[in-house]
Amino acid sequence: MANTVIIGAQWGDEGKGKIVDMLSAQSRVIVRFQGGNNAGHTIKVQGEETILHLIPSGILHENKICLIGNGVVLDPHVFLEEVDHLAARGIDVSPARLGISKKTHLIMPYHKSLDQAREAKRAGHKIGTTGRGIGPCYEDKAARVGLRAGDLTDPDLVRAKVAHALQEKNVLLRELYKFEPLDENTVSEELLALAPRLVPYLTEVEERMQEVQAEGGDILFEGAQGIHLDIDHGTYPFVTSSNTVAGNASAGCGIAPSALNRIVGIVKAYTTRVGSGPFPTELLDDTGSYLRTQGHEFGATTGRPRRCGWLDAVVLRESVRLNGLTDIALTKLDVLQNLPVLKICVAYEYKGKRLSYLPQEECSLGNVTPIYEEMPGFEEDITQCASYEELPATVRAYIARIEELTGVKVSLVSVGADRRQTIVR
Ligand code: 2SA
Ligand code: GDP
Ligand code: MG
Repeated sequence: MANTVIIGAQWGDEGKGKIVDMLSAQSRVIVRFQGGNNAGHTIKVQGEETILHLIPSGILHENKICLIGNGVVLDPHVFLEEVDHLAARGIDVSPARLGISKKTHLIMPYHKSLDQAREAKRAGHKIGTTGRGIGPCYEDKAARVGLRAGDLTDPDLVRAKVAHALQEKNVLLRELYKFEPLDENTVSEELLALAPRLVPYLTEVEERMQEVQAEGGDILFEGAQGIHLDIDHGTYPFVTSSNTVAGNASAGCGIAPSALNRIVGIVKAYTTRVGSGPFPTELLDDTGSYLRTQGHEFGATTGRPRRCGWLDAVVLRESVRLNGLTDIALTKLDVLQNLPVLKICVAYEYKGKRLSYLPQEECSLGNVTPIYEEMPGFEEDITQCASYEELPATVRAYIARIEELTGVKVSLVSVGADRRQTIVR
């Protein structure tokens, strides 16, 4: 039995939620290790869609333990809303099976205000954040002034930390951004009012995982966003504020790196990106619109239309290198139906040279020209294919080419949003 890390190998929204849900059946614990409610992970079971932002995507499976690690930034209101929403559907979200690390940082109202104020001020240079306060919360964590979930048991500490934070944030909000300052008492008391509901969820995530490890493991680590949104390795500054690479599954929940046995990269059969930043294979034409419509490519958190383009093998090779992918789960192949030609970017032209890797200077990715290989498309409906052999030869050739270009086996193929529309090879 192995512990498995799931990461998005592109710019997010590859279908991680669907694959985590599916693999949860064979796991004992599912843990989120980074990001916050900027994530939108969609699961579809027998036609019913669930979008999760904070709670791990294993929650729909009875009896599985779901944990939120120290590397996550947690908005208490969003967490409780999600709990209530799931509970109303009869799903067990009791602290017996859902836990939050005491070290998890809390997203505060001033984080959201600052996120939105900064984006507004950036005018033509927006990052395109989700506005959920993610970046400012991680800033406070690094600045060592953040509130952590464990603080909720100490009201005086909460009040002192909020007062300290607002001394600085209110000056920024009022003077620099012309935003409403926040009242210290209101912020503290609103948070403390949630404490009775949140405190029962506090747990020692490291110890819980250690116990499972001692019994043979089977932990599923659920990554959020995508590798090319990583704060260090992504297309900086158009990135999120956490490390999205598989290695952070260790630091983000407190387990040894040697416990990460299998690393599955989720790859969408084409590419999408939400927000600003370079995207070499972006299609601003009818094919891009076709992919957006067929693939329902709209943000699962903000509803924003996603930018769409061809598959980029250079981007994928970088993901293989950074994460040591042992497997690829290829999703949304069905969306490519009826395109006469499928293109895969195999290299870039950059400053007159052919590059088979990503250039590293800031924003240089915006100046590359993709070099494409073309493959025949397919007209067959593949959404009911239950085995690899049932897939048309053209589709199998596309998969085989991805394996050649990345050097990684495609061990899962997803041909529809529903849990059952998955082929295991
Ligand atoms: P942030 O809010 O600080 O993390 O934004 C920084 C960048 O990270 C991108 N980002 C995402 N990209 C893809 N999907 C995400 N989740 C949602 C989804 C997005 C949505 O599932 O569709 O609904 O808009 C996600 N979260 C953050 C973001 O676009 C910025 O480029
Ligand atoms: P995540 O953030 O990586 O979990 O992905 P999102 O949930 O944001 O976006 C993926 C979208 O694609 C969701 O609407 C899924 O229901 C859907 N989806 C996942 N796999 C497939 C698939 O194989 N085919 C189709 N058509 N849709 C899929
Ligand atoms: Mg998403």
